[in-house]
Amino acid sequence: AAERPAAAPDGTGAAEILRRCRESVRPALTAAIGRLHPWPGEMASYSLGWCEVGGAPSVDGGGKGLREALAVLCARAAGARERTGVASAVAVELIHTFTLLHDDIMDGDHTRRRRPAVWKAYGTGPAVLAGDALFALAVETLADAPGPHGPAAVRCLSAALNDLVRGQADDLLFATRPWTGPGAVALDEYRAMAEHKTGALLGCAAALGAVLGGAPREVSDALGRAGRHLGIAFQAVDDLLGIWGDPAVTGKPVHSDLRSGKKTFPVLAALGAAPSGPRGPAAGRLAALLDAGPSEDCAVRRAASLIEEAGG
Ligand code: GRG
Repeated sequence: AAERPAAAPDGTGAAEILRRCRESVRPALTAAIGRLHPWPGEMASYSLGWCEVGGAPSVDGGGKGLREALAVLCARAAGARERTGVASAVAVELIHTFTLLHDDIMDGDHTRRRRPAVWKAYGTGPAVLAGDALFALAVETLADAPGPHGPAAVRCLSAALNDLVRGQADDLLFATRPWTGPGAVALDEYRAMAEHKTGALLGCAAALGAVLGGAPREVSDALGRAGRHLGIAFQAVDDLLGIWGDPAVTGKPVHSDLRSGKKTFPVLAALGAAPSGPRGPAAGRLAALLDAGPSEDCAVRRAASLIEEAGG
């Protein structure tokens, strides 16, 4: 795989921009987490890569900070004050962390951000509670934000939360559906699921600063739409990485999403799952392999090469 480009020397590279946005949000995020009960607070810090189990300091890890950066940068673009962008970023990052905690429990995923998932490190009940605490804290952050637009921002966030639930429900239900034939998941259903599950929070991140800062409706709507589209693309790439990503980067074994039989974008594309889409010979062979047992090593290896052949 090609190496990632280094940050541009003038500080405009993506990694540098993400780092600076993260740095600008960190004090407010730390203060917010500090308001939690110490136990869920520790689990939140662990999830964010700030500490190891037991609260001991860790080498700073955590996620990429994409949603934080989107919130800060879009708020700035909408003419909002810096602190408005920061408050939006804190709320969105708290929600993102909450969804990851709960998602790992629902999916039974053992690792997150190259470390044991919170439920593996602390137990399922505590991880559910930490997620709930983060959810409540996000709402409080927006409700307490200075200025008259807190209620509109809370509404913007709750619309995104409803969409997240919708996307997650569809994704969970995909697991109960057949790989091929009547009832198989179509690509347009996948797209809608991704828009809700992943695009809703990215759209919210992009729009929230504009809403909280009182920008015109058409500005926040346009930012929200762009964020949702970004989310669909982001989910498709995440799905590709879930099969072919470098385990050192993803923290998951190679082909892991195939191994666990997830109906992700590359699999559905290779199966020709669009309602009237083509069903080439590679797709037929892939379907047979997947029906034969997606958890079998040899099937997984051959299925992966078939998806590549099929241009997935
Ligand atoms: C909102 C009430 C309510 C419930 C949530 C659990 C759930 C229902 C939804 C799942 C949402 C979810 C986890 C979607 C996946 C989005 C995704 C691709 C996350 C990974 O994002 P990255 O790669 O993560 O940006 P990092 O680790 O970099 O922060």
